[in-house]
Amino acid sequence: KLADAVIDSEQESFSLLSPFAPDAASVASSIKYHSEFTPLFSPEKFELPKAFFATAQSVRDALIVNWNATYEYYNRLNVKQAYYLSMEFLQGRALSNAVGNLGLTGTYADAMKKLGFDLESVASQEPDPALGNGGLGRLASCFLDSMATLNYPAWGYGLRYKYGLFKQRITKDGQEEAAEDWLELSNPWEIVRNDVSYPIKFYGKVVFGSDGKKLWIGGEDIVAVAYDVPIPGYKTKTTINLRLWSTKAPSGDFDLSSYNSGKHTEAAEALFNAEKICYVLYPGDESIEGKALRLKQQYTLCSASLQDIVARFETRAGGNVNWEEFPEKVAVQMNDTHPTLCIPELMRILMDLKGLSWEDAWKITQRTVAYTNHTVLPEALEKWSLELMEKLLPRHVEIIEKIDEELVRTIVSEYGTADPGLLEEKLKAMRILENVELPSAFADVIVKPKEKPDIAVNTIGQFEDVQPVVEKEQEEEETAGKEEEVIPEPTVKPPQMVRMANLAVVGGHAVNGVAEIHSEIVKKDVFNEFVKLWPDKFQNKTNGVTPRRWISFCNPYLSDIITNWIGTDDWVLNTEKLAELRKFADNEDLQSEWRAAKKKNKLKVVSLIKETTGYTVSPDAMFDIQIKRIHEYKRQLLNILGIVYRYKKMKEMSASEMEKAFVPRVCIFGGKAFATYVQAKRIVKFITDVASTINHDPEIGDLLKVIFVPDYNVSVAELLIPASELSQHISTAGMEASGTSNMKFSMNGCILIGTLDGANVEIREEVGEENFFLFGAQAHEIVNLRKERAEGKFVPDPTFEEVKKFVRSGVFGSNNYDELIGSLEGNEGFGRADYFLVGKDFPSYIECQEKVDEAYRDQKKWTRMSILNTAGSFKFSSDRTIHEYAKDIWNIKQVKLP
Ligand code: 4GP
Repeated sequence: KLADAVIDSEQESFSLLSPFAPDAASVASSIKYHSEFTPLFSPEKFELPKAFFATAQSVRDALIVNWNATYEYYNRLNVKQAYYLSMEFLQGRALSNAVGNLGLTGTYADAMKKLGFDLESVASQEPDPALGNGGLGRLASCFLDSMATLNYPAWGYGLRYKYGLFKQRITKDGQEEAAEDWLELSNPWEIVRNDVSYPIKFYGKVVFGSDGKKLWIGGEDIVAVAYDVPIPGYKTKTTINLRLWSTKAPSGDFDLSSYNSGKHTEAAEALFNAEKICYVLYPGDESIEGKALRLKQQYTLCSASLQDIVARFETRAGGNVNWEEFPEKVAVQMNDTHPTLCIPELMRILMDLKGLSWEDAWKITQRTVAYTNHTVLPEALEKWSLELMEKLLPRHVEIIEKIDEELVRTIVSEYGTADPGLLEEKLKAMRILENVELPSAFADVIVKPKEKPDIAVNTIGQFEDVQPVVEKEQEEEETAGKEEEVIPEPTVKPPQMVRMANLAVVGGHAVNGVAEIHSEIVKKDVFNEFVKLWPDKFQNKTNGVTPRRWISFCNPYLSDIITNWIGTDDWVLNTEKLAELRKFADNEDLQSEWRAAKKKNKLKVVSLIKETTGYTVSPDAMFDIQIKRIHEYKRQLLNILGIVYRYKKMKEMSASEMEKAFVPRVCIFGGKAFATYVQAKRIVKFITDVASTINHDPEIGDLLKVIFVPDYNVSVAELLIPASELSQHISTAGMEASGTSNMKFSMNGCILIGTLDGANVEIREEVGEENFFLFGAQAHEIVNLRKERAEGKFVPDPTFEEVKKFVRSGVFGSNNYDELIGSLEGNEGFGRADYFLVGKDFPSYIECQEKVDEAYRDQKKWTRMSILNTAGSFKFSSDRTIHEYAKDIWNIKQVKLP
């Protein structure tokens, strides 16, 4: 009956079964239907927030139809499916993207007009879900778009964080974090599957069951419930799934009698303990509780997803389960090391629950999982305390110990015992367990644990010294009863750790880096010993970004121009066609259209800046942008010190000299510093201090403005990238795995200034070296440069000394920035003396920036460079990357719905 319900004032019919008659009138009536019958607000007013939710719900109807059709088709064909497991998905707003992928932007825009709104304002009502921290999370979301667009049977699995990362506020003290309550008004895109839930266990102990199999019993039990987010492909019916897990206590865990006796908090304790697992992405992990929470998150993701994958495999097999076929139906990609527990969890399920032998389970696991490395920063290669893991996941530790033992066997058989020194070195580099005695079978090749505390790890990138475990009792015993008080040196026991990256390399059948230079570093450096054992495991998969979100939808002005000049909009699917722009690079008509589009995009950013910072900037100045997480290796400090240098020079000149010497610039920063990363927060504070001095200096005017856009997220990037003219990718060479914003900028006709690092290297190759501003030391030089720096052999350029002195003189406020500037000096007091080589690269950066000014003065030349960037960016579509993963790692085939 509902299917025929007549629901709007114009008496247009609306069918639930085909809610997507794509004309504006029926779309408008569907929106009105939802505002009435899927209400989230009171009926009286139809205002913007309500319009957004009703519009999103109407789009969701279409997505559900397509989602169901896709699911059913894959089920029927029982095709091999890939699963992308990631702690982060930085999805960005979904409305414009979904409408765009469905090819209904025009129809929706017209429908909105009928209802008295415009699509852009309605779309801007959507909260931007911050379920990611940076590149790794945004990459995962680009991949989902490409998987759906290319009709690959593939899903994403993640966690449904209630608060996401955090909302960043900029105050006079720098960055402040607040909870990001993105679910406050509900999420119109998700569909809760109350029938898809799995038990998850923590703590407890391992015993033998009556059938002789291992049983993990006792402990704490929670439940993971599936929330599905449909992911539509572009110009295809294929709609894949992002399944996010939310955690709750098993029903019955609310203690009514405690509650009634007034113990309200205790009564709800179990509920809170379960729910808090999915509160926040990367909760603070300095406390033991914080560490345990993070490990619980990782295990929840792995366990729930694998239970779900295994259940689907069994269902699709009908009554005919053959476990050997599992890797022929399932590929699991671990996005970085966070989902590495997939390896012991799949082993546990196969052995303890399905009764397979160790050998069979191991073969299946290895053929199923693969690992992508996203960083070579040693502190980001995750390690977990063995003690903590043993408590929380006792059965998994048994499995990991056995994997480690098998690895030791392989290493011993490969290298023999004739040279104990060599063997010790190999074991130290490759073992999964660190500072743990060798298994008894290898007692004769025992290697002493190292005596010094190590650098600990976490996923964010702060440095943190592990506190050594001091054997206090032993110390007390030894001193008891002695007359003279001799205080013995405490015995330092280095912490026993589980090295997740080593486990991922051992347990996976493929390991890949994310840009050519990074994959080489992974092979030559990070995992070199493993490469010697298993050279065929290692691959490169240069990252990519979706051209739908990152040009077509975020930059409609430029997209229309591209389509007109190429003569088709096919380039959105086949980015190779962008190369055709090359032949028009000098065409004056194209050039002036190109500049006009840039100007329109810049005007939008002028408004954004006014709204978010209060500053007025000129749209005629060059927009120079650095947006990414704030991290020392990304060297926002180099950028801001370059600005300080420019400012200092300006102050030494007359007005007319200044104008001759410098091109007007608006230097824009955006990015979040992880809440406990103190040095990164100092950098934010410094940038905003410099901004407030320069922006209020009447002698400078529009010649230089510095802007820190608060709360950088996907939506902000969608505005800034199309408006950018110069963008900065200036990491210390060898440290940025790839970068993906560099690809987005280049696609949008922005020229890059950068080091030979990450994907910059490949971008420069594609767009032409004359269209890229290169500076700085190269990756192979870094080790020596650091050594020279530490030994005091390197004398920084006078310009660098000059700038530091200027900062210390108090121009930017009373703060003397001791810790910040100190970290750049050969002075060990402030940490690792200029570890990121800001001082070393400073002069070549300044020189390069002078070339930028010179090039910008010639607008014809600049526009040509800009066009050639877009034209040369075709390789960096995530469609290309996904085809490569599908063929080289997952072995899945495209399946187009009839
Ligand atoms: C990032 C890398 O820093 C970046 O270079 C790369 O483009 C991106 O992954 C995607 O591969 N790493 C992270 C992280 O986000 O948390 O390690």
